[in-house]
Amino acid sequence: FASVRNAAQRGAPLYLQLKKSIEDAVLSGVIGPGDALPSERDIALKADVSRVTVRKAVQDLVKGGILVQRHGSGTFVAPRLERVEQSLSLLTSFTEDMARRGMTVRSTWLDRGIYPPSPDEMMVLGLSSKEFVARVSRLRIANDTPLAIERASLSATALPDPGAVGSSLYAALEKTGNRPVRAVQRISAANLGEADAKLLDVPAGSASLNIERISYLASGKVIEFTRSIYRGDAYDFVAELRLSG
Ligand code: 16G
Repeated sequence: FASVRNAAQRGAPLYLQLKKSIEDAVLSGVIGPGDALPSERDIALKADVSRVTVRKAVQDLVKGGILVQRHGSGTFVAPRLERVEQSLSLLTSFTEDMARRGMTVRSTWLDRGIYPPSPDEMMVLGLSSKEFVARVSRLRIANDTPLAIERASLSATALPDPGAVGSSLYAALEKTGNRPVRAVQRISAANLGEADAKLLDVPAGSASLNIERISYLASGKVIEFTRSIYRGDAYDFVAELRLSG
């Protein structure tokens, strides 16, 4: 990062000039995904600015998701995320999808329990206000990258003990003969709020895909109502289209 002093004399604050020159280095591939950034001291020396200026530029780039900071080991160019290509015509589970790609799956529980149903849940699951809903909410992680927040609601009759769901909801449903055979899925674009962005490890305001899945048993009964938030930078949904008639 050459001295940014000359550019600074032309107006923009030093830290913004430095930020731009680091950004340019990343975009042009001078430093690539996963590479370590030189030390704060080295950058300050080379760019002829104070360490406070370097810190400010780096903090901005970390906030923007271009750099990542790891405690104890330093600052790195954010690794490029492999996008996941997901078919829209198969009724598969997250665990199955990731296992098929050879990725390791992990989930963090956000909530699991039995609750009185919300109006939405009553309508979709066909529950009365006297019945109960089982909620299973998880942050879904593949190869250590958080990919989606999934909030599933089922009738408590179908899932009386949400605490007993292991790593796969569909595997748990399969055991009781309640695995869905058909689903309707709706996908819409959104931007992540603070809390969800934090869980998904991306800057607030990043693009997301909100997915609602309503799935059915062979009998035609609704078994699952799941609202998910998928990272917009991680997923491509693919469907095969045919000429009708
Ligand atoms: C998928 C489904 C979700 C289902 C989950 C079960 C989408 C958008 N969502 O992620 O509705 O509950 O799989 O996964 O595809 P599991 O069996 O691994 O818990």
